[in-house]
Amino acid sequence: MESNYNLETRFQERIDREEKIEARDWMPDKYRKTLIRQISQHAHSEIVGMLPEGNWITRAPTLRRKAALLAKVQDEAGHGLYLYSAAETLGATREQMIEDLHTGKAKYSSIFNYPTLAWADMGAIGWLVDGAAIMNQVMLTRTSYGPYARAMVRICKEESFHQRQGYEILLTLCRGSEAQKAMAQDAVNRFWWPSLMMFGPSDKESTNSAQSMKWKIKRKSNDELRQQFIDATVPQAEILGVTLPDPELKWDEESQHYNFGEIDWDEFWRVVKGHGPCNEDRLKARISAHEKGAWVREAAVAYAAKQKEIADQKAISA
Ligand code: FAQ
Repeated sequence: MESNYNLETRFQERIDREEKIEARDWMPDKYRKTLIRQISQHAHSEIVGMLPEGNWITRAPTLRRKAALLAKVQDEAGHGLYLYSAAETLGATREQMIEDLHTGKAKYSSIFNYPTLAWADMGAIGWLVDGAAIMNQVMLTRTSYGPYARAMVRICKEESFHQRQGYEILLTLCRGSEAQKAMAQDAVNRFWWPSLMMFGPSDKESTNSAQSMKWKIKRKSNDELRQQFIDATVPQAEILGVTLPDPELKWDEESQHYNFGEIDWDEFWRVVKGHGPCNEDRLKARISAHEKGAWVREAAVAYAAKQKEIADQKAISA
């Protein structure tokens, strides 16, 4: 039997050669745990992330907007399901993951703990939140764990439609009446800083980054991605004609990047630790949806058992 030291060395060599790690391959316990943590938190984010937008489906201003928003929210449910399945390939159970979400043990993205107060928020979420999600997730299509990387390819395609529909909502509002422009500006004011927080703590505070980068789970650091997002987004804000709420935001010729102001890290950690404006409501809504959906899960299990019984009977009589 090969020693753990040898196995770990050979595992790292596979990662360094850019080989994908598959579910049945040997992997260090910590690699498995890190992936289950990240993938399940990502799945929870997609599922909890349905709530702020779900709030506006019945109030979308036109049939076209309603159909697009409905499709987007359904896509997010789908993303959650692919991701839960990817985490299951590592030995996590769906029940345990859901339990960890409901008891507050597992995290989900801080961004979904902010309220959606106006229709323009659907635009700001699509543009900024999905925009930040894409920036972070494109690198995950090349993550070292095969099932996660493959799930991310489809997710990223769908996220780019989400981002465009959000940008288009804001573009329409910004070309509209003064009241519509003000609504768009207000939404951008509220979502700008929380979107920057989606990338996680600064690199020096990021406890998981060094190991995750070595294992090529993450390929770019939190700060690198945040900067990339800002650089891509500022010109889009100029086209919209909205002002990003950061007086220190300024192009820097020397670094060829935008400088930006200090993120309120106290707010970030407060929200991550469960004390944001909507943390309590979000968890309550998820737990209630789970309880109300119990009969669907029971019916699906009963149906599967019945189908299996029929198949077994057929096999016996064949
Ligand atoms: N919120 O050491 P790091 C979406 C935690 S999907 C809450 O840097 P890591 C689609 C972190 O878990 C959005 N917690 O951690 C959509 C860790 O705590 P732990 C979600 C955060 O894992 C759009 C601790 O802080 N995307 O938006 C946050 O290396 C619209 C230290 O941090 C993903 O999950 C945060 N913002 O890097 C849906 C992408 N940031 O776990 C609906 C996959 C950090 O040790 C509508 N995940 N923490 O207890 C990742 O890329 C990474 O996990 C990071 C964090 C970059 C989020």
